[in-house]
Amino acid sequence: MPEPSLPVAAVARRLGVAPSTLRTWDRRYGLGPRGRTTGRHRRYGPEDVARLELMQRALLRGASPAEAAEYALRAHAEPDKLAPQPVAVPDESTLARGLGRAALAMDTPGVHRLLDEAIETDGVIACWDRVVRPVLTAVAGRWAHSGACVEVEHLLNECVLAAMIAATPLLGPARNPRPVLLCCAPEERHSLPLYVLRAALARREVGSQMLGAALPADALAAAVRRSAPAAVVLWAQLPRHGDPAVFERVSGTPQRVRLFGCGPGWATAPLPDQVQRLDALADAVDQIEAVVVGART
Ligand code: B12
Repeated sequence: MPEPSLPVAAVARRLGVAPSTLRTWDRRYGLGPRGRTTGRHRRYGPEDVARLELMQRALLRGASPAEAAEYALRAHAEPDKLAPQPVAVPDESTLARGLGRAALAMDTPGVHRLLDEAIETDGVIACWDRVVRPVLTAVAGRWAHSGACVEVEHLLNECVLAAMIAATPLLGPARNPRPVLLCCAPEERHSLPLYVLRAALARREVGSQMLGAALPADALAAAVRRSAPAAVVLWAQLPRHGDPAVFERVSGTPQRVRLFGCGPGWATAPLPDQVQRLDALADAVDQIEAVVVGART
């Protein structure tokens, strides 16, 4: 009985790549269907598909196409020899490359795996700065130029959000007696950086309360009255959401509260004197910790 075989379009769908990518891999790396002898249409047998899956797995781990192809060809020929160490240990930039590929392939488990690996290896701050941010920016760039990849951006957001929440330890007693309140400016929906900040603070046992996206100013003022926070951090991504007047709503409480404006949305209008701007995650974590607990020794 002849082996079952698949046309290029079906294999492309299965792997989440374009048919033209498969043709390129065939031409450049010899990863095409080996059994085809007659006819115009290529058909991939199970062995051919298995080699391509090895190639894709290596790509998702951050290997370059040439490295991944070499691995796929060798691992397929000598499975025992190569099984324990499939690809070179990825450095930061290859992790970012792998994340970009996994996101573009809409490979949710792959995205989660890479995010967890990056957090475990380098911590929350480095994962965000060196792995996630470059990929988010690249994906958003595609959207800005062609209107494409919105679904990829959303998938990546959700995975990053989940990874950051999972990386946020639940604190018993925090080191700071009064919490840090984290909130987006009214109408601002870009909340992701605040989840990263919360995870990084919690990993230093600094407790915070997350109010998330687009909280109306009245609700923010009520939260400040009820929680008596030591610090309030407001994120504005878009300049149209960065109205400094919102800070007036949270100052003038009986207890002294430190105010921080984070995100590019605050760059256009001058902030009130009592508000400190923070521009980078690592610095923000240090400064907030110093204010609510005391400087690290
Ligand atoms: C994720 C995302 C979304 C998600 C947000 C989900 C969420 N829960 O956060 C969703 C899908 C909701 C969204 C919606 C929109 N988005 Co949007 N989005 C993004 C994206 C890809 C990442 C945002 C982000 O997290 N930025 C933080 C990091 C990744 O950005 P960065 O520049 O590297 O960070 C710098 C600083 O902010 C700082 N920093 C980074 N992290 C931290 C952390 C701390 C604590 C500190 C202090 C500093 C700091 O360091 C960096 C160097 O300066 C950006 C593209 C981008 N690169 O920013 C677009 C982007 C911000 N979005 C954009 C737009 C236009 C929109 C929408 C208007 C689209 C629409 N038509 O609906 C809406 C607006 C919604 C709203 N009302 O707010 C534009 C804004 C253009 C502009 N300047 O006006 C961008 C830039 C995309 C683009 N290239 O055009 N978006």
